Amino acid sequence: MNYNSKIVKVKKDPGHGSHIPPIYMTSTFVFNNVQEGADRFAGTDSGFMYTRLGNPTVRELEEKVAELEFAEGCLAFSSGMAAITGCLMGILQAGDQLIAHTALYGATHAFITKTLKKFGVEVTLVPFKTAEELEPHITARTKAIYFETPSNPTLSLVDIKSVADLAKQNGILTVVDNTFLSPYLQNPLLLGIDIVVHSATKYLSGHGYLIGGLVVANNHIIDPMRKEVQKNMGAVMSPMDAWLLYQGIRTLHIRMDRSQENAKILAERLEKHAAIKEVFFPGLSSFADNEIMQKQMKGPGAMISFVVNGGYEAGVRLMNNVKLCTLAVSLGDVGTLIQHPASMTHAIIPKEERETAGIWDGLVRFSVGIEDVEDIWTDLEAALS
Ligand code: LCS
Repeated sequence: MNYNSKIVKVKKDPGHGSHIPPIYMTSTFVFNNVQEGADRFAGTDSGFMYTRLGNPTVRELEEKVAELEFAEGCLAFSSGMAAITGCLMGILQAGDQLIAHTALYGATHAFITKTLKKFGVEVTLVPFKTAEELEPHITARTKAIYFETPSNPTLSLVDIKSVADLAKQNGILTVVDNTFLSPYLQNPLLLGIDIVVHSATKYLSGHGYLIGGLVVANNHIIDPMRKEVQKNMGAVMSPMDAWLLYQGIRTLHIRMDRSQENAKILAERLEKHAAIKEVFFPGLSSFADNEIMQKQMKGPGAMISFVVNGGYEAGVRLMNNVKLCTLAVSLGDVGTLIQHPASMTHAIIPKEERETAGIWDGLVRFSVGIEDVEDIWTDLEAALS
């Protein structure tokens, strides 16, 4: 079956034949007798017990995402951060070394550099693009490598396959945050990565109506994580959110195609605009990592970052004057969102570290939506002038 058809397909409802799968909005499940309950807890009967331990609506969503990421399994969490923290708590222990990229979403950076360190994990932050830059930092205690590609908000890229190959040779687990592209535009598992994480709040849901997260991997990783992390830490996705997310995913390809087309047009026009100093968009031939993009991404995505001439003050004036675009954090919505990383999404990162990662005070981040591109451009141009 074609990938786009897999995105849209719904599973047949075994109950009443409803076209759209029902929502199992229940905290617990009834056992016919004590033996059945005992068998389910023992794992010899695969029936459901209690929604923190598994729920049919959530399971259906997990199966769909696993299919779209070419993985055997998936775990749904209550937020992207719950997925990321659960995943890292699941694979690391005190004494391990984690190598993470310097360019990360603010809360991920804070969790890795503060919380994980508190639990005795040694953290090494490295600004790598390829395995070569990473290799000197690998030690006998390196357990995992973590990165975003494209990164939030600089859109810098990492050569996924080169890092996956190096990690495999050294028995190290690799984790990629694939939020900025969604499974429609990039599939890290097919390039040798062990685990993919997503903030499902973004492109996968697409409509800005929920907070959710996903960990996607093969069963030797997913099964223990389901039994330990998801069940005992308990940050599970609610059945209602899983249902909304499932419905959001069914239009992923057409939303991504449209916002990506808009982004290509806008990035080119921004690059030529007299008021703009610099544009970061993987689809531009001037983009530093354009070559890596050609190797591993099916398209450049729909996130653009740029610096306005006049730096911070000029960026603030722009953001305060947009009318169609919305001044708000988050991304991947059908509507265009604009925000200021240094004071918002990445404010938690100390200024010096932020600037090392390329997150200057003048940087503006733009999540392009599916509106008419000329309307977005008219809005931007008016605010820029
Ligand atoms: N990973 C990436 C790449 C993100 O951009 C975010 C959130 C997360 C993980 C965490 O996901 P959440 O818990 O929010 O579902 N990024 C945000 C942003 O750039 N603006 O607001 C939130």
